[in-house]
Amino acid sequence: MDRLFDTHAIRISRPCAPVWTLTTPDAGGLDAPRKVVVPSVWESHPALRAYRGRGIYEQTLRCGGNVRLWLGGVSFRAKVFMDGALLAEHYGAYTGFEALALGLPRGEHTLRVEADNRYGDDSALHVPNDYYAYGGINRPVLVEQLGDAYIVRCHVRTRLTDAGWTAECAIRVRSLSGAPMEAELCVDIAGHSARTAVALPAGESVDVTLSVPCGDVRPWSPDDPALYAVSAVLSVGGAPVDDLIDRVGFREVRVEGRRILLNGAPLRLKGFNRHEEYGSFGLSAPLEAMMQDVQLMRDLGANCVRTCHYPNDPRFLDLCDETGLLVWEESHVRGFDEQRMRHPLFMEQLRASTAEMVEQHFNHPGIFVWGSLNECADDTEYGAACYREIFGLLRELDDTRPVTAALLERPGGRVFGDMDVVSVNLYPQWYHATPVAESLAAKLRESDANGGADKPVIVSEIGAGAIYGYHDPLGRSKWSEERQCDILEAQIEAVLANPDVTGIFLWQFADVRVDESWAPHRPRGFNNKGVVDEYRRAKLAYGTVKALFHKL
Ligand code: ADA
Repeated sequence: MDRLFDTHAIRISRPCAPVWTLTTPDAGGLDAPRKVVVPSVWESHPALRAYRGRGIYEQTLRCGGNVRLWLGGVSFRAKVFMDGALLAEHYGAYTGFEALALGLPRGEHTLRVEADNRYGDDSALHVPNDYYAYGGINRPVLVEQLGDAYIVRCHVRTRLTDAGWTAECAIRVRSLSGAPMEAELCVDIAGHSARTAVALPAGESVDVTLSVPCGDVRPWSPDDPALYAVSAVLSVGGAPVDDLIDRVGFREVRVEGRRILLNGAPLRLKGFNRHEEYGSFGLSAPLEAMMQDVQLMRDLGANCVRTCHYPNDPRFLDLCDETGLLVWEESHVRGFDEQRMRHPLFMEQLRASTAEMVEQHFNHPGIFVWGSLNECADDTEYGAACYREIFGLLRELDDTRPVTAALLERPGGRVFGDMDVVSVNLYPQWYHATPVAESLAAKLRESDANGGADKPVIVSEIGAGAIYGYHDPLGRSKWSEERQCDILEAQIEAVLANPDVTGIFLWQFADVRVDESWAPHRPRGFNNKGVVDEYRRAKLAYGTVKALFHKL
């Protein structure tokens, strides 16, 4: 399953069988085919712990007719073949894509997916970085049976009017037929429905909007995360031919002065930055591990999580929706200077990551803000223009959520005025000795003087490192668990004492593996600023943060 609920009652959709044959042609003597389960990353196999190359996944499928494969994530280049014919190509580990095989004869077919995690000139976003660029089919794969037309997506905007809540549904239907068709579309949500006729030109996609008055539904909130199924059904000649079921929560997010309002109530954010990674499973954490993260963050007193620095597995987002954890989701890029931003493919690949994120995750009620461009060159004219373009794209794709970007601590930012929420990453007491309150005040002054006055402010990263199990109760030296407690305590207290700040995301929830080129600054080859280590063993800071988050 790629979601945590049934997504179809009419379309036949099943998870691809989990065992595949993997060949690793660039692994020298380790290239013999081996059986692996999917989703996974090949680094979870001990022989391939540091493998950078191609991974050829194969399995036999019994299918026929119009087959739609959905690949939730392949890290980080992908080519999909059916019986040797190329069906689809995709770049970027963190968003899904479809591969269509039309008019297949019924019987056995060979499905082959080539993944590739080598850095190279054609990769602008996946570069050696402060997290690891894994390889493999890292999210679930679905095999679906389609007829002559199918529902591509149904985006739901929930709005509160004088008559109660309304669900505005933007539905895309695609014809796979060589002839025009007359169809009907019906949407059901919370016991209310609406329908419309759809004329489908041969082989084309059509966008339809339907407004469904839903009246007095239970709104979604962190304290009462009420979810409703939205079901869209496509019929031809009175017979249902396809459907799509998603989940929505009724809620509105608005920015008003320094405040972010959820259904009119101001948010006070206390949360974590979380990389999608777990111990030896790397990027492909099992569902149980995702749920454990949600439970640990709740136990720590957090009400929000930031999906640094890329879109997350929809199953994790589903868990957030269900448990009321608010989400800052961002498209994929971390820490690029202007030179990297001038890579000829940078904007094209970032636009794709951004558009696919919004397209695929639009309905998650937990997502309250979209982000992008973490710590890039917002201090140069060229860099600032990239920020503005991505903010524009986010707003064009979704007019219901504010946009933001986590900015670097150095002065000279030019985009405070361009975002709805000002977000700043600060590392006082860790990378430099300035007192926390002072470094925050300096950044706020800079933001206020440059277009950010009267906007909500989030401290999107702040934190300190500790190596699990390293203790130094007397000297409290850097990397000891004791020192991490001292610094986090000073940081959290100072940030949450500032009335202009709407929230804090600690850097970070769990330790993560980094690219080898970062290892000289990162003991163990890990970014060790987690309050738990990569296996979720609690450091001393777990207790410190828990006490503060519950108190403040
Ligand atoms: C930055 C960056 C993070 C991480 C962090 C750190 O703020 O956004 O990805 O690298 O610094 O640990 O230094």
